[in-house]
Amino acid sequence: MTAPFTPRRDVAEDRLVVEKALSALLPPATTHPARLHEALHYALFAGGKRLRPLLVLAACRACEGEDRQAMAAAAAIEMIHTYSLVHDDLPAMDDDSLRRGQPTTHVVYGEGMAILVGDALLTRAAEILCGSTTAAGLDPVPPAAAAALMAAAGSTGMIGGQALDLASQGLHLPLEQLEDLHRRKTGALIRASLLAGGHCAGGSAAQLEALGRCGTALGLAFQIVDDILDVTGKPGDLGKSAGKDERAGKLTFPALMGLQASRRRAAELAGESRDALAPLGAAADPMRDLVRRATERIS
Ligand code: GRG
Repeated sequence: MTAPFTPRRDVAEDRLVVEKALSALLPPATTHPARLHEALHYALFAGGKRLRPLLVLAACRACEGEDRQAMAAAAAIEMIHTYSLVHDDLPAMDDDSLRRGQPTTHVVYGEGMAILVGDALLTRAAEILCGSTTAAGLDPVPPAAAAALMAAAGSTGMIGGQALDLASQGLHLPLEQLEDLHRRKTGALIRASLLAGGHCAGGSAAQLEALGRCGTALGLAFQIVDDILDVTGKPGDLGKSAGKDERAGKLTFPALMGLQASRRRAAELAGESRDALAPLGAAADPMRDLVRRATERIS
């Protein structure tokens, strides 16, 4: 019999299972009020790499847990992530018209509806984290996993990072402040994906410590790669506007330290995140694969 922690599916199959869980956990698009639910489906099923749910599943496997234990947490974090993208694209924030290769939610449904779509995704994620999973046939989320996700999404994590980002427009921040901003805005949710997966599996303190260290390094590496891709990526691959940071006068890692040094820093952090997984042995192989994909990506 296959050990429960060996990778049983490839990433494409994992994505399909995540999509299924998301469908089961979201009211159908025809639910009253139908325009809102249609817009929710538009935002959530527009594509996307599904990196955060894949990290939750890989972290659960790294602690020798079963996918079913982590599936609801995986879906909840994708809802939180998608809400952040919908709100980030609004004119009052980054004012973007393309996301995941499609017109942004506010472009299609209007600004008011896009705000409500973000609110509804966050609220549905909270419901799921509070235990509303049985109708979808999924295991409930352990309180420690729910707490890790909500804390990372809040005012000292992702929202705090976004507030720092808004406040820093046009300013030249020192490197440590830029890193702090992105450890919150992008890194907190990525780190929390790993911790939540570990909690779902009932991981030990040592396993959670290893996952936390991996997630901290991976979160920042992911953002640096995102900044690099904004300079070097092709719009067709990215599914969003390229060169936007420079046009908006945003301070990015390439703008602050140059492309080469940014690439070196991303590689160094990728190495740190892989090294952190050493105590988890072969059970962390799916996580190692995701670290590689997240830091060597083109989209
Ligand atoms: C508005 C509350 C609020 C928060 C916004 C995370 C965030 C804070 C904004 C996203 C802006 C952004 C483009 C950040 C760069 C890193 C990042 C999170 C990219 C998008 O994540 P991917 O590449 O997207 O995983 P997909 O579409 O693949 O899910």
